[in-house]
Amino acid sequence: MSALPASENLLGLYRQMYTIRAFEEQVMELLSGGEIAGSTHLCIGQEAIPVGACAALEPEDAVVGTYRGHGWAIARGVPLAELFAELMGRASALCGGRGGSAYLMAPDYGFLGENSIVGAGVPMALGAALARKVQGTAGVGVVSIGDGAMNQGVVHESLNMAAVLGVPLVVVVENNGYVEMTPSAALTAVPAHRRAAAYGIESLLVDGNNADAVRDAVTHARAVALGSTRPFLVEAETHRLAGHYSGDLQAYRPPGELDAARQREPVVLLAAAVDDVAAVDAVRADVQKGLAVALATARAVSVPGAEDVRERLYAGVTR
Ligand SMILES: Cc1ncc(C[n+]2csc(CCOP(=O)(O)OP(=O)(O)O)c2C)c(N)n1
Ligand SMILES: [Mg+2]
Repeated sequence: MSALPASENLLGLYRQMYTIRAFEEQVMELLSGGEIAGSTHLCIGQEAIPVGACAALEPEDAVVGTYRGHGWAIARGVPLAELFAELMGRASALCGGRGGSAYLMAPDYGFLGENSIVGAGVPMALGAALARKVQGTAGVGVVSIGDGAMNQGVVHESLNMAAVLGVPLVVVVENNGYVEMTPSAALTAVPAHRRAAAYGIESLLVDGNNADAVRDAVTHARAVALGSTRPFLVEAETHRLAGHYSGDLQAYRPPGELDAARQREPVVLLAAAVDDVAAVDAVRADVQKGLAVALATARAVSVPGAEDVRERLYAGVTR
């Protein structure tokens, strides 16, 4: 737990959550204005999970996200200007514009990266955790996956392997109610936190719209993972307030569903918990100012030229 007084503590969490929200709202504008190409998966409505989880982590921990990973990158402290530049395909210091929204990585910030293969982050974080155990170095492997990813074979294989090998792996399942356009309940018979027992590991179910609760859960998970070198699973219940991807018209949603979910939306809930309108307004103004500076900085970053096309390639045939 943080030593800060409760209100200051919550205001710090609020700053990060509002930063993620404002960043992604700006990303939507950049998409419609053509400054970001391709489709993008937003975490609007799920901000409390990366913010709460990363508040429980240390710099030596290795985090792996999904294609819905902007929030995790921001919560790990990746600079907004670099993120904007990366998403805009510029020659950013992160991946030189090659990663974009769904494949960016920032290992200097303890963020091993995202990828679009559902469930694939689990063996990656397992590897990071196993490396720490074998090398006797500090830290845990942490992976964020969706509820749908729990039905992937590789997740089952990795959870079994992590339990058998006894590695400090923390799996955070973001149960956001949907697997692409299909309601989660139509695909999953047994929720993630109840499946943990089948691997002989502990788990917690937590309110994923409450950053403070997520922080407590992941603090506990990390301590158990480190103390017993056993994996731990945290299932965080939330709701995706945006489409599955940026072009998703969401015609599949039942009437009233979004309005109901917005009653429990995490950024507004946390502002209410802070209970200091002036302080919240000041944070929002400051975040918006920082965001504008970051975007201007990103726009000034050059676009990679054709002469760089062979750089940052890690696979291929050389003869
Ligand atoms: C191995 C694999 N199978 C299918 C897909 C297509 N796909 C992309 S996102 C997605 C849904 C994943 O849902 P969930 O794990 O709940 O994550 P969410 O998108 O809700 O964050 C699917 C099936 C994929 N990218 N990779
Ligand atoms: Mg989901």
